[in-house]
Amino acid sequence: MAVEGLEQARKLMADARKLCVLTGAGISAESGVPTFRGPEGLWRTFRPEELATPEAFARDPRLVWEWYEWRRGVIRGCRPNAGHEALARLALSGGKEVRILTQNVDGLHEEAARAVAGGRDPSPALPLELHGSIFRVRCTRCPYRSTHREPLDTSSTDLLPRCPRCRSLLRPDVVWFGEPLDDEVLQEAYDLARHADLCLVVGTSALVHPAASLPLATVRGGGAILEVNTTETPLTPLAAVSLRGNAAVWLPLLQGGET
Ligand code: BJW
Ligand code: ZN
Repeated sequence: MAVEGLEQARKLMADARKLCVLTGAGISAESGVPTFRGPEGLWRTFRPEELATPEAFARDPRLVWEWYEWRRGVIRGCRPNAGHEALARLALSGGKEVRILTQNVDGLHEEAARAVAGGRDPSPALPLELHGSIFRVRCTRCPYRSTHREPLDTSSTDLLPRCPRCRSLLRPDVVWFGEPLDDEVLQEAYDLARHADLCLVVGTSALVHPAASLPLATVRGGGAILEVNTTETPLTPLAAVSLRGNAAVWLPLLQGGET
């Protein structure tokens, strides 16, 4: 299937003037960042409702911070892979309008954008982060928000990070289950998806909404879906082409066809 699929996929890519790319945890798997679902996913070992909801944080902020601090440590040790780099190259090549929308909170698209851009402006390859960033914190009470990459001491509740303005607890600036996505971010994402003639969907189980609905907006707008994933997803039947396998292998092949 591979070669025929690749030819069709390259044609979709070549014909697209406006490309929206939706990525999920699978694109960072090759970098060593754990995914959520699947045999080795985080949700096999940890219960989302105990760790990734506002109720969980209200109940036991130390436990939630401890889990995030562990993940932050893992991610700090990870580098972007050939998949992130291929997307950054595509977005920076200027051949077409490309926008990356990511559900990932790991910052690896941004790191790839800066590395590929070298001294140039990385902004065309910077992603819209639908679910926030694990390296930002925000206040549980006031609008305070800040970048925070350094390790945190989560050994006791008294030591958890506090807001410099109002002294309330800070929390990871990510979107938990039951929380709305940032309004402006979601509007922009829908606009991009609706007007794209191709939505390239990479490494997402397409189970979590509203992110998983974005490719449907492309289809409703007359565009097509091109999927890259190691397994089938609910979007597979709707995809014009579905490339089965590792994003770190497929994306450089797709991007190579563009130059
Ligand atoms: C590879 C690969 C390789 C592996 N190469 N591929 C409609 C119906 C039912 C429920 C809902 C609905 N609409 C909303 C909901 C509720 C809920 C939801 O969607 N639940 C479903 C699970 C049923 N959604 C929400 O709660 C959202 N909020 C919301 O809707 O608010 C409404 C509201 C409005 C007004 C007031 C109040 C509320 C928020 C969702 C937030 C999700 N948060 C998380 C955690 C983020 C922070 C953190 O990281 O800790 O986001 S959960 C987790 O799932 C994370 C991810 O971004 C997200 C998606 O996961 P992803 O990226 O798809 O990863 P996996 O692991 O699932 O899949 C990896 C894929 O890669 C697999 O397919 C592999 O095959 C593949 N793969 N290696 C290529 N090498
Ligand atoms: Zn505050």
